Amino acid sequence: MNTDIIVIGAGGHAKVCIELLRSMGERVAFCVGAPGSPDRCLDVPVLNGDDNLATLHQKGYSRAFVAIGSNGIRDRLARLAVDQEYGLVNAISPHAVISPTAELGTGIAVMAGAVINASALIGDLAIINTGATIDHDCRIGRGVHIAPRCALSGNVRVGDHSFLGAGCTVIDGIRIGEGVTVGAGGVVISDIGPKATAVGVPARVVGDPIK
Ligand code: JB2
Repeated sequence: MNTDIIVIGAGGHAKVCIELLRSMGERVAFCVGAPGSPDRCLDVPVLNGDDNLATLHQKGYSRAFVAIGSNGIRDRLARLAVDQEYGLVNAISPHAVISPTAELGTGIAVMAGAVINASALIGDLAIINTGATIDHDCRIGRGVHIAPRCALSGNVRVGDHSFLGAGCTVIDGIRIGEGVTVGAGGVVISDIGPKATAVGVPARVVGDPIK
């Protein structure tokens, strides 16, 4: 068995995650990108096409990290990797501050400067990006992306696959549904239903929620 990690994805997010994994003392053997990817991501060789996952598993690799910003693609590829019997690892910066009472899922990325406070729950495949703060008792769903410098007050819930753009602020107790997008800098002071896009200060839903 080879304990080196296979990173799925070979773009900007993969670069950040490779460095996170290395900061934890891990080694990254290969990236697996979509066909047509450049042949290296940082200094890591890139294999093109998801067929490579099966081949690498046969060669003894069994640990993977999905490093793709798109919530939908990240989740699809995580399911593919798990189906192929990979274990998903976490990529957590030593410069993040995480409460001992927080509960973390698998396949998550937590970047430098992030803070996750008491009793918060971070779902599988979530990204808590650079400098984002998640206060006590928040519930962050599967495959959510909380972008850099977001600030979530206590008891906020964010549904699966939602995206909070850079610098969003969410007041305490707010419920954000599944598949929601909040534009950068949005200030969320009321609940947002599923699949909505909300922007502005205060954040307001724009258009019809995607059916
Ligand atoms: O089906 C796929 C597939 N589709 C896209 N299979 C595999 N194995 N890989 C896939 N990809 C890979 O996603 C592409 O080959 C490419 O390497 C990567 C997308 O790279 P990009 O640089 O466009 O985005 P990213 O996901 O690395 O970063 C986004 O999200 C981050 C959180 C950007 O928005 C960043 O700015 C952001 N920081």
